[in-house]
Amino acid sequence: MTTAISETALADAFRQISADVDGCFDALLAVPDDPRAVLYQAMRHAAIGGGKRVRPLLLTATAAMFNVDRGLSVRVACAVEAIHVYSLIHDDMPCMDNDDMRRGKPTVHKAFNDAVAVLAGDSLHALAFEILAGPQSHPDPFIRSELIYTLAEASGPNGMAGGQMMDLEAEKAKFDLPTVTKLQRLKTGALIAASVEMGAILGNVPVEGRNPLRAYARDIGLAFQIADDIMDETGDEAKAGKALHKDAAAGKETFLSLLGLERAREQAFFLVDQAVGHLASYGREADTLRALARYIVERDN
Ligand code: GRG
Repeated sequence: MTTAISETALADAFRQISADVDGCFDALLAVPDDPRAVLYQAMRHAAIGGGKRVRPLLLTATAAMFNVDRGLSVRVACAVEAIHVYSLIHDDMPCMDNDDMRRGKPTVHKAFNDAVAVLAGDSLHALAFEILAGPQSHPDPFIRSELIYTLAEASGPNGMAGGQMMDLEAEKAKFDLPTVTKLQRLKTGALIAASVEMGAILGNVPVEGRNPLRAYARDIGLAFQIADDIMDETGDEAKAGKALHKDAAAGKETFLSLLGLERAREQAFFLVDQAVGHLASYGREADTLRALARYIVERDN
């Protein structure tokens, strides 16, 4: 089975999940009438009204394959997005990537200040686990505990933060292809993999039954990063909503610098075909995941 939903249906799915995630953050981040107001405003600035919402769509589309209630999966997807948004806020700060624009808006430290940006990132990090720990995310405490474990592992030193550390080191050392692959599997791939895994956890898929989904997530995670490297080199800043051409300026080795544009493109498309191949045992219920795999390498932002 190699079908996928149409481009229009995928665009509708993105619109729907974006509205759902915005609604969820809007409810969770009501601005209090006290001196914490600025913190909530900064969290809302970063979390609401922007971003592609790829991770929430991956999570809810995976959960939908196993007939999970959408209210539950959207809430859990917000936890993953909260971690993603926190990482973007901190990554944009002067001590890391020092960026002025994100998602077509000023970055949080530019719109507010560095201290507020640190606290907004920290608070979104904590909010993610507060969401998952609450019974509204799932009535079964064992499922909630597995969700928390999965997201914590994907966010910390064995996941995104570890990948970010390697990325900082990449400015000093010339990394080879296996090292760049490991860096990207951690920095970008871990949270993408967690999104799919958490959809499967919500769907009560036993660990031994998750291998095809894990293999799919691993391949699209790498393809996503190769596409990001290509966009950094050849993309349009207005469409991307952020500064580009930063990798070469920082002297970092990337998939693009190591493979060249043509081979990097071929590798991204090969990974997408392989990812779709891993879904062969599923029927139409996996069509959104198939379409998402194609979107990940064809997107322009
Ligand atoms: C600060 C602990 C810490 C980690 C930062 C995710 C990250 C690690 C840094 C962001 C910078 C970057 C280019 C990371 C690669 C992953 C990536 C392409 C992030 C952007 O994700 P998209 O394209 O962004 O899904 P939107 O805005 O659409 O959600």
